[in-house]
Amino acid sequence: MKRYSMFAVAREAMRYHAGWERAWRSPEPKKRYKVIVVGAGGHGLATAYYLGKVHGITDVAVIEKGWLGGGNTGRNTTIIRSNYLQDASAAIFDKALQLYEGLSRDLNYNVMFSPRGLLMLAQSEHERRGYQRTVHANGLQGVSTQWITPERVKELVPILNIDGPRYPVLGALYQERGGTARHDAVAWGYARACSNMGMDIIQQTEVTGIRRQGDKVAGVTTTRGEIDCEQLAIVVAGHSSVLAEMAGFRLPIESVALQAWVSEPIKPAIDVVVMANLVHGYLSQSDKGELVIGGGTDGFNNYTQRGSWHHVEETTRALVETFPIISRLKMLRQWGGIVDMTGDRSPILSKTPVEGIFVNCGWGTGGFKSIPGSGFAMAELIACGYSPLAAEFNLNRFKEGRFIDESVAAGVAH
Ligand code: FAD
Ligand code: PYC
Repeated sequence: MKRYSMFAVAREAMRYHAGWERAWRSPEPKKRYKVIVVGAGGHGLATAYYLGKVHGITDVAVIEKGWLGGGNTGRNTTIIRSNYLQDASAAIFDKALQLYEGLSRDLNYNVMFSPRGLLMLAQSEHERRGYQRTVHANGLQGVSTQWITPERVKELVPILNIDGPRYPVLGALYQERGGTARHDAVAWGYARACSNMGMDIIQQTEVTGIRRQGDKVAGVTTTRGEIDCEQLAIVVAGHSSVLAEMAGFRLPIESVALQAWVSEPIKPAIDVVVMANLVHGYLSQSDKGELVIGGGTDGFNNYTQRGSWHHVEETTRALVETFPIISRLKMLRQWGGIVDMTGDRSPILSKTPVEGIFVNCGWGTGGFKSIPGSGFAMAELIACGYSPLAAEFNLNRFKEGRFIDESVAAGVAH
């Protein structure tokens, strides 16, 4: 595979871009692989990538029922931060942020990582105390965050009304290293790197069954036939329970729709990311100029990939007091994804009751930011049988009551 570089861009500009090669191959599936990863979202592709890069395991297939990155990875609002409360979460989310900081260079693919800064507004006394507590916890964890005053918030976000009668801004939890990245580029960059290592990315192929020999995995049944494997990683977000059922065990996952929408494009108005969790809304501006807006999850389980219409109105209305300019904007389009929620709003990276089967799920409303860290930890778990970053997120925690409660830090997930 030819490396992307300034010279390559210049060369192709001179010949009508006719010389670019395909970013990844689309091979026929083989009969057998050492590792099969189900799901070519960010987490599945990152798992495959670090299996190859860190552990030298390249006899890997990533099987995707649609197109790669077409699940939640291509549907999220791209917020990246590591300001979580619990130590285990801070460790994996900050590992992800550190990897994001060098990801474009590592993958030789521009993922447009933009560490523009992230604010979580405190709009009640209780929230103020909660976020100050998080700043102190982050200090102990070595994660850089700070508490900032309402005046500093106003300096950073001039379009923000800090004196709202219902929701005055009392300050904010600020992470300067937080920001955004181009979500499909993250999937495409990992896919290209995996393909380059000789791994097979098999799109438009649904896993319809999981075959076992006793307590051990034997392979999968797909819409293109049976494929054997020694190890199987289930990394399918909102469809995790469906795949677990195929393998013969249950997961504590609920699937719900989460949606987002964008306004018409406007001139640059806000160059940080703002989350207003009290009113359940958040906002940033895309490179195209659209305001990217989202709110909470649907209040009932479903697989619709749409989201309930009333959320658009409720969230936009709630944000208007804090961001008055929204009232004069037209909303352009809306979309949804199916998120995989656990009771403690923390992920599952774990072995399962079936030998050779691993699950990576439960990232819920907040798993875009964790893709590199999650892939790194999951690859280590598969290759070595243990990963320090994944250890606390095993399935046994639900039996033993060792919950890693992040329902507040998850922002939109409560
Ligand atoms: P996915 O990207 O969904 O990939 C799973 C893949 O598995 C899919 O491509 C699917 O087609 C495939 N699959 C399923 N079943 C099968 C099968 N039987 N056979 C083969 N393939 C199968 N997180 C953040 O950190 N920041 C945000 O700002 C943010 N905003 C969000 C906004 C919205 C509207 C949504 C929906 C989510 C948001 N998230 C955010 C959450 C984030 O998008 C997800 O946690 C993350 O993308 C999950 O990635 P994944 O790789 O696990 O899943
Ligand atoms: O986890 O930061 C997050 C998030 C923002 C919007 C959706 N999820």
